[in-house]
Amino acid sequence: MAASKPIPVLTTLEEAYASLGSALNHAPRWDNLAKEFETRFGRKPAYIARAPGRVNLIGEHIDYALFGVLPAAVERDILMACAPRSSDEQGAVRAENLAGSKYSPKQFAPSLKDNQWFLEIDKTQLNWESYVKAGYYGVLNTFFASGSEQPVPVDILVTGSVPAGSGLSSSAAMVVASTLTFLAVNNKLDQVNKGRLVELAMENEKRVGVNSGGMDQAASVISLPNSALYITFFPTLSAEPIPLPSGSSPSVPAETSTTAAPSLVSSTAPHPEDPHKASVVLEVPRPSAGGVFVCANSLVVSDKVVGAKTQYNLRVVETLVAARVLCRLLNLPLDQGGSREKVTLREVVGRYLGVQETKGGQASVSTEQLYKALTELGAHTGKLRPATWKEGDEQLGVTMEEMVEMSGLSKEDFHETYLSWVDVEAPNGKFQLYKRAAHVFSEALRVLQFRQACLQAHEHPRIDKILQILGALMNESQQSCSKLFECSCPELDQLTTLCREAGAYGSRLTGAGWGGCTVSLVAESEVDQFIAKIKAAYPPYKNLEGEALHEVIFATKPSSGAFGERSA
Ligand code: NG1
Ligand code: MG
Repeated sequence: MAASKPIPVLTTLEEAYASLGSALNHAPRWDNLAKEFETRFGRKPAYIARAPGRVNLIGEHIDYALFGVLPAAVERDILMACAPRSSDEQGAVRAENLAGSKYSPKQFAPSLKDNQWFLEIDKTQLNWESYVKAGYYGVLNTFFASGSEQPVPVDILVTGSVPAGSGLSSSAAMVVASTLTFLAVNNKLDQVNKGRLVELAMENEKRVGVNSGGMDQAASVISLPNSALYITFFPTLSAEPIPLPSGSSPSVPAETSTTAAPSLVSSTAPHPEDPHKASVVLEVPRPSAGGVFVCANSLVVSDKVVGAKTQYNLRVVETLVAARVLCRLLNLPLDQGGSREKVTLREVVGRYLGVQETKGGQASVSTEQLYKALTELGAHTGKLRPATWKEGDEQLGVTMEEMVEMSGLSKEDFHETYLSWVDVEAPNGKFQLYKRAAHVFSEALRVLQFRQACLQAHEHPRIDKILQILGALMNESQQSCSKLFECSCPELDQLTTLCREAGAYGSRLTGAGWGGCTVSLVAESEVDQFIAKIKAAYPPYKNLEGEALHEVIFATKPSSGAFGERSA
């Protein structure tokens, strides 16, 4: 299996962007944003930051268990134009959004108390500026906490083409773009590398109230055109480009795929004809007949701020508790040194294999060992069912009391470790440790299999065979998300079924679920027919035409990660 080299995440952002020079393609959206900024704020923007949304090809709800995932950035993105403002109010922000009527203009200023910066974020409502504030938080507390230096006042204008609540991670794109904006405008880009930007954006996104893993932020920051990323989080953050078995499709023109390579762009510079394109394109083998990933939005909004948020956080708790209980059931090391450990399912793997792994250390578990451990641990998950469980019993859940007992912790310690940081409510009072762990181990295994099939695609004589393998893994993933992780919904189940009936090799939900988008693998020669069939079959699409239809169902073209540019 020919693994590609990891993408370096260690050079500073300033160096990373400078090395790409003017390899940029200014779209009219950029110009429009810059002009509009000038009209509204009376001067040109100093920077425009860009961060893309992403589609997750496989590996759902396993990033916070610290297993590897396989997303690709999409072309749809958030653009944030900004400039420092002369006013004496330190760090004050005026933020406006081009989609005016939906997102009204906001003004806010952070306050410093006891070396901690504070910004009011209302976690009970979905406010667009919350994501701008979230990005600001980490920058303030990383660089300005001592009070010796002051953040500059800023004007910001935002525009976005990632639909909100669609599972394409508009939220992470907003937070990454905002983090980049505040770094740039305060001249801090030279002090941060891509890995640190991912960490900052992850911490920042938690401010909005979702205890998410790092997939979206990593995909938004690190992605390269034309490939997916195999992102691993443990023992250290790392990203490996995975070539996709896609051919040259009329729907997915290869030569435009360098748009928005990571670079800092002056919004006031003339449009370069992109002479450096080749230098930023990742060389990807392109077999003649490949597959294309098509996103289709179920049009059910996945509301992570109110409804789905509690479900999401509950899953985080269930998977963490399952990891602790498994350690105990399998007599693996736990709580050594007397601390109450919030161990993750990925860490259980190392302990199961008897390998010493430390956070941030070198990877010491090989892919082969991972395969073996995931298979064996998957078989052990049955032990997480309640003691009274019998074959055919659908009531696999455990009560709070049972769960506390299984954890080996006192009630107080359990609450402190697993519940004090989050509001969760289990349906019928039952927590699903077995189902969640069974999903996570099997999904982590599917990610490895998917990666392997992609890496073998270019030397395989029959690309359709590879596409069948990938499709089957996607279908299994959907089944597992729906039945074990319970993060699908009737519309997503229906839409993925329709996509398979319309000829997709495989189809699954992408992102958190409970609504939002599906992703389907479709033969590239059949994309147009496929879209026509789904339009006819999925009731919410029936009256949509042209742009409106393209908004909800479209072939994706893996895009590159976040960037912005300082003007001269
Ligand atoms: P969405 O809801 O698509 O942004 C969320 C999490 C991810 C990951 C997926 C499920 C956030 C910001 N992101 O993605 O980290 O856990 O769900 O795989 O909440
Ligand atoms: Mg999100």
